Amino acid sequence: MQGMSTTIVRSVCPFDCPDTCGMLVEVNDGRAVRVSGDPDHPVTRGLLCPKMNRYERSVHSPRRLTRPLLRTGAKGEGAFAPITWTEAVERICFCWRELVADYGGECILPYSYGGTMGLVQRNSGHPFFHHMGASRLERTICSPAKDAGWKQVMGETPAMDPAEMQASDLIILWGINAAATSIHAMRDAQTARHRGARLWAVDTYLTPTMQAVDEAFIVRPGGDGALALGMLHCIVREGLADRAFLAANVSGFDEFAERVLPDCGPERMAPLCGLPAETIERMAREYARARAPFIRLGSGLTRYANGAMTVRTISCLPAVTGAWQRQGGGILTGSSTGPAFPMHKVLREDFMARPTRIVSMNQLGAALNELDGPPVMSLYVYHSNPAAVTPDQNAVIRGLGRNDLFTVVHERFMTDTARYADIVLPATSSLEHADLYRCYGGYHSQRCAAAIPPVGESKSNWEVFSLLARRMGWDEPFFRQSAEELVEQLIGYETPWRDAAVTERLRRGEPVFLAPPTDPKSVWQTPSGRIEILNEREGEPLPRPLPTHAEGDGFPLRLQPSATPYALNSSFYEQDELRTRQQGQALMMNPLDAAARGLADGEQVTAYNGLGEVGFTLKVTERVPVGTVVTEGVWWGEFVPGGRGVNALTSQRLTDGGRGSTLYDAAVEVRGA
Ligand SMILES: Nc1nc2c(c(=O)[nH]1)N[C@H]1C(S)=C(S)[C@@H](COP(=O)(O)OP(=O)(O)OC[C@H]3O[C@@H](n4cnc5c(=O)[nH]c(N)nc54)[C@H](O)[C@@H]3O)O[C@H]1N2
Ligand SMILES: Nc1nc2c(c(=O)[nH]1)N[C@H]1C(S)=C(S)[C@@H](COP(=O)(O)OP(=O)(O)OC[C@H]3O[C@@H](n4cnc5c(=O)[nH]c(N)nc54)[C@H](O)[C@@H]3O)O[C@H]1N2
Ligand SMILES: [Mo]
Repeated sequence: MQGMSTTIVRSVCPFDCPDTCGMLVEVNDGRAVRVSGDPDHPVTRGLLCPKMNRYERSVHSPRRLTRPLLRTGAKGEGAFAPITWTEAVERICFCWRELVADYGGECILPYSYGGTMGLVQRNSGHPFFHHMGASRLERTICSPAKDAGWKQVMGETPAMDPAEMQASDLIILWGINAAATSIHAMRDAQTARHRGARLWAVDTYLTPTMQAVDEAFIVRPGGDGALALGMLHCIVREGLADRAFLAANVSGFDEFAERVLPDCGPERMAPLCGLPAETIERMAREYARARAPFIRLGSGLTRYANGAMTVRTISCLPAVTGAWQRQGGGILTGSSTGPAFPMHKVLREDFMARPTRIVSMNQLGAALNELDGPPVMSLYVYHSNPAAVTPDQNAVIRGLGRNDLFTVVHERFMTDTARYADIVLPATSSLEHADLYRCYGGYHSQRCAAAIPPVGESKSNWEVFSLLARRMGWDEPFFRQSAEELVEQLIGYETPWRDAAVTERLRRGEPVFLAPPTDPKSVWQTPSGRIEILNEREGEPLPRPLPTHAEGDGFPLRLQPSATPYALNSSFYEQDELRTRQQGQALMMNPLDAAARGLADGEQVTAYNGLGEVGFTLKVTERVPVGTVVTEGVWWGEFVPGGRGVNALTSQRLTDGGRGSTLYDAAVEVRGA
């Protein structure tokens, strides 16, 4: 039987991870039966993470939503009845027309983020909501402070090639849990190490990454800026700055050395960063004396009141030592390959009749409960789970519970957010739709077609917006295109980032490398054309120590809500095996902190602060230092006692640059349950 033969289809991992893996999908009778890493993909090289190795279990999970649903019970209760797509689309458009007539378009708020990173599906809602005149969402939950801090020093300079790591003699994984969150960077770091490079990691507790390096440095949460300042002080004091490189490439070094560094001696910085002065001095010396030190900067240290300043300060290290000049030396924060494709063709800002109001996704709780101006009367959520991932979960859930809020959620699963919907729409998984992907931890890119037909009646993001636009009566031909046609437009448009041969390979579905048009390690794309340690366009012209929010909160334990290898933000909780491997919503605590509170390993405890209370199983372990508690994963309410995840303890406060979330800048106290 022809339908029973197995075919192998190339696909791409759609998730929000810097690795953007190439995958092979075995398809039998319209079902994905096995997923593996593409051995011919130049970065993946056959290696997939524990989550995607069993992707078929998510795609064909019995928990998949397969039909549109209409709420029949109270908000949040999870009682729904199936309806047809026609009825669902009619109800949504009817409701929106009435709301727009009564309150204006800005009473509608879209909410989306990282369920899929494909350039078409991810951005499908932009043209629709621009046309509608809806409020705009500021998509800043992840790490915009990292970009802001980098830009303050380096401007638009593109990222260095991650492959240069192999030429480095000292690799620093700084605020990145690569063993969990970017496993190919971890593999490459280990390869370099076997060739003789030393490997350091800097984190707030002993993560799997910290346990697999030559030297692990545990810092105070939010203390890395102070560490970098202490190192810079020592580098300058000991004559290890590269004066010739500074003179030719950098502006503002003298001002920095005169006005800031004298007050940043290692003794002063030690209590701020949590490392002894001798360690700061030794790190400074070894960093400056390394031939080509490579810093891979993660997102962990950016989610603080001082996140942008921290990144800005660390970005000064390779400038002061001149590490940029040598192959393998420099710093990689993240790559921005945006200009490689004409994104304006998908985003369609020109559909906006006038610039509409912007709402921070980090402050959804405030937007739903207490926004100035027209109230938010309708929320449309797609490829995001704000009831779980957004800070200040209690405020978000209070808002979602409003009876006068019309909420539509387009999802693959009955998430915490979908439970609060008036209408739930079933979404395709990435194996069921076409898209084009580009990576944010390097320069590769790949397109893929659907590997299997949609599961149940599910539809892709693009298809749903196309349907809604037609039902709204808009006649722009734009909304009548297919996702493939949009992919083709992105690929077909020439940019200096790829030549005709690369474009042709991209068109055929092969993984390719995009290349920045200028050398990222000698052409500084700042207004002055130099690396700008002094930047007078900023409120803070020079790097200096800044405090965190949590320091002033009055709770004794710093809370780190970190990533787990067995989930991706709130995704993958549908897979029973992965959930089991996480061993429940756990809180790690140092034995001394546990003893001081009379708490024992395995006990149920409650962590609390001014925002909420969350139940955890206590894990007493020396992997976390005194004064810090750690929890990994962003759990669905249905699997945890009390129904609240860690974000009931995180706040809506923003970072110093980029208006990012400050998810790691939190403090709590813990008591027995
Ligand atoms: N398995 C898995 N992979 C993922 C994700 C996931 O949830 N699970 N999430 C994906 C997403 S959306 C992203 S943005 C990336 C993020 O990946 P990473 O860049 O690795 O960022 P995080 O995991 O948020 O934090 C990295 C580390 O920073 C540490 N940290 C926290 N505060 C500080 C600090 O003040 N200083 C220092 N030095 N370290 C600190 C945390 O303990 C954590 O171990 O990973 C992606 N990949
Ligand atoms: N406490 C804590 N909170 C965090 C983090 C943390 O580490 N700790 N990480 C933060 C970070 S870095 C980020 S980036 C955010 C991420 O927050 P989100 O972007 O909300 O990411 P996910 O939790 O993965 O939820 C994505 C949802 O999209 C759905 N989905 C997948 N594909 C599609 C599709 O094609 N169409 C539609 N309509 N739906 C789809 C999935 O089923 C899933 O429920 O969370 C942040 N929140
Ligand atoms: Mo993220």
